[in-house]
Amino acid sequence: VLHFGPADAAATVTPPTTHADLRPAVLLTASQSRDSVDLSGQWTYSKDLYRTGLNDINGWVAKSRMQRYRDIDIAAQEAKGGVEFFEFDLDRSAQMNIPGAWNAATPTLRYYDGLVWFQRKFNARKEQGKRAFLRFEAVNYRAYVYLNGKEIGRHEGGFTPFVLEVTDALRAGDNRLTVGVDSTHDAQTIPTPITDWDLYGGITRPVRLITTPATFIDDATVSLGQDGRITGAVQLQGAQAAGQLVKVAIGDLATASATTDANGRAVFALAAPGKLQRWSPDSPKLYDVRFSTATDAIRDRIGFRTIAVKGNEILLNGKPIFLRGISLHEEEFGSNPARNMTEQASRALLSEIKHGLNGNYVRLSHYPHSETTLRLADEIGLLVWSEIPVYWTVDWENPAVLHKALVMQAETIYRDRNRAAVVMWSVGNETPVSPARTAFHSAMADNVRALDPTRLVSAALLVERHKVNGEEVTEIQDPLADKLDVLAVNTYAGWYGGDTLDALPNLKWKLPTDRPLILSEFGADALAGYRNDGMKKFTEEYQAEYYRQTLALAEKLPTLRGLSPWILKDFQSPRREHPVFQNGWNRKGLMSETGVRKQAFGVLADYYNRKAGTK
Ligand code: GCB
Repeated sequence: VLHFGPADAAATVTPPTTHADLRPAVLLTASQSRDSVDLSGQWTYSKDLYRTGLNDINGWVAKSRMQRYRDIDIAAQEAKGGVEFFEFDLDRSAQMNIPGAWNAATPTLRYYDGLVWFQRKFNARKEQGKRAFLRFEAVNYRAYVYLNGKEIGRHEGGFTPFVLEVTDALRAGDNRLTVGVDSTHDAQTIPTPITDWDLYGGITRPVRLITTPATFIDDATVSLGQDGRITGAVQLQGAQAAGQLVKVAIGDLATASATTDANGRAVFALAAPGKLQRWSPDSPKLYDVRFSTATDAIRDRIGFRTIAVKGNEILLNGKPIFLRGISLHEEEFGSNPARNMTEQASRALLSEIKHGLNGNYVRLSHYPHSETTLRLADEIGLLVWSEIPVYWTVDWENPAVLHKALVMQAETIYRDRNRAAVVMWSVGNETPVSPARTAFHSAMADNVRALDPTRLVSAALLVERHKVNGEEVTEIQDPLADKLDVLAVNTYAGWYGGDTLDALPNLKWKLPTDRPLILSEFGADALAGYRNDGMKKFTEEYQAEYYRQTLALAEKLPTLRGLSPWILKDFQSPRREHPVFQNGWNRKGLMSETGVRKQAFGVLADYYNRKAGTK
């Protein structure tokens, strides 16, 4: 959990000395298998544009009559009369469904960007010898959490989970949980306010109250190594964490056991059983894996596969693979979407990729998507590129911002490293080359390798075009390339820039031959239904032809091993204000916001069908 104040972020946060320092204090891995109370449902809320409810930030301005987190029955106080009065009452405020971004909840909040207070009351038991935690899957962007009037923690970063212990703050009976959610972004946040998507504020993913034994399994990992061995580690927390026997069972295929060391950690290794079925998009086999001690147990559904790069090939389970993918934002279908990713919404999007496009791969851009989506990728069989929003502009020279990026990256890796689907961690998207920026990304790449040496490292780079001996050449001129296992580039020739579409296949590209390449983005806007108007920009025909020509160019790139064009569906973006074609939507989707397929959808699906047949 990061502690910060808006103005003093640089002063209070220092870069870590080791990668281990980045481990969140409590993880509760596989918490979906634990006893818990789901706090989804109706929460009350109160806007606080001037931030008067946070007295530590507003100093003398904030008054107790405005402190939204007070544990007080205001109606009862008012009934008694007297001199005290209040300028909020969360008990009687309007309600909103949580989880979910506030932007779609009511029209007045569609473009609200600031602080909103949420309250949820719940009943709890206090169980002797047990511990209690609140686990938030995501709050965008900053969270200030109070239980029964007492601050229990804060978190920065809109897409990663955090866990706060509430064993002592919890009451038997009624409890009042108050969460201040600040969606404001600035030059020191990740991302900064300059993006191409809607920043969606709120408690966007589930919140659960989880109980564990006094000593509990905090983390457990298991994976298949290149050497054919299954290795893993289990981390206990609590007074009795040392010297415990830990058992691991992989379906009914194999078991292992180990004893925890003085730090509560146990590692285990076994030869992969002959009958082990490897996970792949074609056969997304998951095993029920159970980790247990004498007093605690957790379960997860885990797939086993290897991923590697050899020369310019990407090898899944030792065999070359071509990544037939698409990029995806976290935003459900519909004319008034938000970031409300139910299992149904996520399944609808991933099914279009898997079955509609015959894809085997998805770029989850530009931030860690919901745990629901990651689990579905495992289940449906889609390889995943994962990234954090180190995007376009970042305060590269600021060590506090680098620290935030490394924490976010660690939170993502600890969350998802048991997901077989995740094969690549990206350390950036389209960031202009400079020494400070390259040092920042390099630190991120080193961090990823230290925290997870089993997966590939990439980044979405920009290409440069310039003349060599009178001939125009497209090249990667970025020292960050040296840090990456897989080169990835975003290319928009034929949309941005002055190229005509028929020129695209003849563009000369010069690329390193020793590494695989992915086109991490390419795309063109089209308004669904705008047809038959010549080859004009924003028509479906233009977008379809753009795809044909860009795919023809792709075919000429000898090291190309995958594609994730931009993007599956039109998405909300406040940058896009053309009153005829856009109206607040980025129109590069292969489908409209309501799921109507544009012509280009078929162009890409045909291409992937051919690729799948010839792989
Ligand atoms: C990009 C960005 C993506 C934008 C896209 C566009 O390069 O990575 O976030 O939405 O271009 O539509 O311009």
